[in-house]
Amino acid sequence: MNTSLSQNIFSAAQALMPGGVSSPVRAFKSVGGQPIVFDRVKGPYAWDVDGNRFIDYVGSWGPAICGHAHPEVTASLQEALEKGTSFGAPCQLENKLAEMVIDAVPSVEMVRFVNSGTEACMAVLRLMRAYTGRDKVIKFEGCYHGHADMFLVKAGSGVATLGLPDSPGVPRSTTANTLTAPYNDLEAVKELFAENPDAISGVILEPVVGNAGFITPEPGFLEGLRELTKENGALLVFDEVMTGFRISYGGAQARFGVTPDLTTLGKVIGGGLPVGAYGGSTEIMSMVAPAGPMYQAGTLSGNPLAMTAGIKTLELLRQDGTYEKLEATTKKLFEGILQSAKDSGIPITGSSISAMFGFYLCEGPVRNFEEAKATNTELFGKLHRAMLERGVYLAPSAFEAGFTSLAHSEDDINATLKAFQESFAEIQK
Ligand code: HOZ
Repeated sequence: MNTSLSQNIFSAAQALMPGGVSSPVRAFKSVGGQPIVFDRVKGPYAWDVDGNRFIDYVGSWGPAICGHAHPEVTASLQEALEKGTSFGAPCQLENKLAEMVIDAVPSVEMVRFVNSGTEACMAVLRLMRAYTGRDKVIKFEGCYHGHADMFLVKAGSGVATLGLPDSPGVPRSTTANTLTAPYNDLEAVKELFAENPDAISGVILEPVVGNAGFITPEPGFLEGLRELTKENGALLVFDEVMTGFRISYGGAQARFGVTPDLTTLGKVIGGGLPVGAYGGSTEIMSMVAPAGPMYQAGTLSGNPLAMTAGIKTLELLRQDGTYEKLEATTKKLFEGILQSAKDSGIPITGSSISAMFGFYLCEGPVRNFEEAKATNTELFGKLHRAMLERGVYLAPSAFEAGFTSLAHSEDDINATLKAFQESFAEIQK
């Protein structure tokens, strides 16, 4: 595979941007080699600047659930573009997307649009504290809620990928209010509540973890958190930036039947444009300015292009059979991956739900981040390179979930599984 143009561009980028990138994980640091520089994307594919084509299981880290640049999404964007790129004033498109989100997501009666998942989580944290009058928050090891100060404690995603200690620049006084527990461990949460009476504003989590690989909630875990938060006068917050409209149309909360007090969203609801959102009951959301005193604002929030792409994406997703198709595609892919690793004698464990999957190159089970760390990251790096050589683009980290889309055809899955079979055979030597 010739990647000379990618290499030249990435080398030049080193002097222009820290690490040559705009976001850390994409720099390939944990898998070795140089990143592929993308030129264009369409459906399930990405093409690099050297003209190589890849079947893509990153999907821009989640938004591309209908496939990249879906023709209906791009057509509505072209139409919207004629009316301008940013209003900084109310627009009807916000009402439409808000109605769609409220209809779909059980916990959301009112929503505020922002520009990224990080921004949504940052704002929800302030809202948790404003509503309860308490400063502390419980998060789980390996869960990632963006890069706001209070969340950079035992975080997943790039922090886990690069094995970084908690970030310099984050004041100790800030993180003193962040309490952590292992995911899937209700007893640990119970203890934190007992040790900090009337001080914890709430519990925030990825209801299915996608930033520490892919970890699913054990039966009773989400239900248990719902009870514990209620008992302790604290809020339950689901960060559904990854899982929203992906684990099901109503997110993980609809799929698992547990309704949090607040929810954050991003990725899919922007159809590939920068977006985020947070929402909950009318009572809690009425705290947000200008309805209430909790301040939060944004010049580009509710951007008409982002709203347009989000609306069209949700319209495509709510068609009959969509999630059945996503589930079947992902299941076939995931089971094939497990089988080919086993055929090569490589230990593997993992899971898939709807349009998300993940695997660890170790014996299972993986129920929390500590157990996830048993994965063989060196072997994963080799696998990543072998798959790339065969035209398959996996997340360049052993600690990021994989994403499928409606555009991945049976042929794409078969070609991917052939690549896995060959790659596992190659790397076990
Ligand atoms: N935080 C995202 C992954 N969970 C984005 C990573 C990237 O774009 O580098």
